[in-house]
Amino acid sequence: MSRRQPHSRCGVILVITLMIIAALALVTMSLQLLSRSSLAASHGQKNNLQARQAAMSGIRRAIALRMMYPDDAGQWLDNPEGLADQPVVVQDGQIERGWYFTVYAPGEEDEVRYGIIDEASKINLMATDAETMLASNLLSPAQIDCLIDWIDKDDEERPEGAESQFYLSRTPVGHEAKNDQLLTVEELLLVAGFDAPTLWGEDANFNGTLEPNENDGDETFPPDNADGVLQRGLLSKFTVVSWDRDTNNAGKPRININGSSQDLAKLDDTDLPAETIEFIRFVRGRNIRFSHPVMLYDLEYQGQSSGVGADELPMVLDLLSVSPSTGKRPLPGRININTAPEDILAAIADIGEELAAKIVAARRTLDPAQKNSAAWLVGEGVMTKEDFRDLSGRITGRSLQFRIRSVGYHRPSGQFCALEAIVDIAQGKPRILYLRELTRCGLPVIPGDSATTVIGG
Ligand SMILES: [Ca+2]
Ligand SMILES: [Ca+2]
Ligand SMILES: [Ca+2]
Ligand SMILES: [Ca+2]
Repeated sequence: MSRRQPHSRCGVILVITLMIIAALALVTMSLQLLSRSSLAASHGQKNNLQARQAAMSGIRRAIALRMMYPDDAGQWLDNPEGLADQPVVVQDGQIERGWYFTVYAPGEEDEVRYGIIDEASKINLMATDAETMLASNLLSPAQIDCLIDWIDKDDEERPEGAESQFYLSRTPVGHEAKNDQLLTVEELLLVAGFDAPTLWGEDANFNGTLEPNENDGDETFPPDNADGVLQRGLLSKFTVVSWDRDTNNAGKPRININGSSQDLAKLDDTDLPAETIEFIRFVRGRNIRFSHPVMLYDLEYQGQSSGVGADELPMVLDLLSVSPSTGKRPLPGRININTAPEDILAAIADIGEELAAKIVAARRTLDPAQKNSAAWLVGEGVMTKEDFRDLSGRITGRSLQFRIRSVGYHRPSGQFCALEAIVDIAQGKPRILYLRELTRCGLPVIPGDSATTVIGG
């Protein structure tokens, strides 16, 4: 017994040692597995982060082009050289290998445009009355009633509207009517009479072109009517963020030409022709007031000429006003006649279909510098100065709020991230009002060296 005991003790020790080794091996293995999977996860996270950063580079580039070239819309409205398939540059000026961005928007005719989306090219739902909305033919009377009830403070339903009692009875979760302004157009999804297909339309990836999944009915996302035509949603027609400031392009209050001699003295500090300054003083000296600065165009009074022709009119409209201005009054919802599509222009009261078509045809022939003012409407003979004066409260020649969509991607892996930002530059410094990810909406077409490449599928 005494000789067998050490053997059995040895055996027990051996078994225990083997068990410890096995346990240690298991621990090591699981640790290795753990660190491998966390390595893979962190690699994936790093790529996601890089794709997001690449997309942000596009948003920053678009904002920078808008700020650097305010008078050259070609730089930021459709600029494939500056905004399509651009390598990402990191802080020290080095190129981030393999990473690119494209800033994209739906073009006017089934094509991608490489630039920003101007929110002043849309109808501002928060600055528009029911009559104007009805005239636009873009919303039904029921949708308009529901929208107005959603915003107004009372609990009385309009003829086809809905108030809190309707929303509270909704299942599974009821809610009250907002009784306040919309902060985003997407909030329409909470309002009776609006749904995702009406709001988003068929262009799921927002590139303005019809992809197979956008024309296969309900087979794949999004739902569509498979008619070979890309139906665009209300999102492309409406905004809630557009406003113009009551200042000139340099951000200074405009000079009131109906004001005091002190006001008129400020004219000497401008680049207006001496003849024009002289003329304004001459007319005001006879106690005559101007109804709008545009009336100076091609004007003669008692043998004197204003000296304002097509070349001078943009400056006149930029610098002058006919009422006192502190420069602080926000002017919401003015529509930019340089960028608004024909159906939006036609929806503006007193423009209508015929004039809208004329405006769109005329602006195709303009050079980019002209497209930062509305003055060409008169200078190019599209409308009379009297018509311009009557419309002036509803139109503008510049835009200060934008929607920017940008996709950052890696070649050849196909990793990508799409972002959308709403940017407001009305107060000088650009502010991103909101930022959201669009990656799950699908990839927009990316032009590369190797012809047109669609990555990620
Ligand atoms: Ca109401
Ligand atoms: Ca599309
Ligand atoms: Ca579909
Ligand atoms: Ca369709």
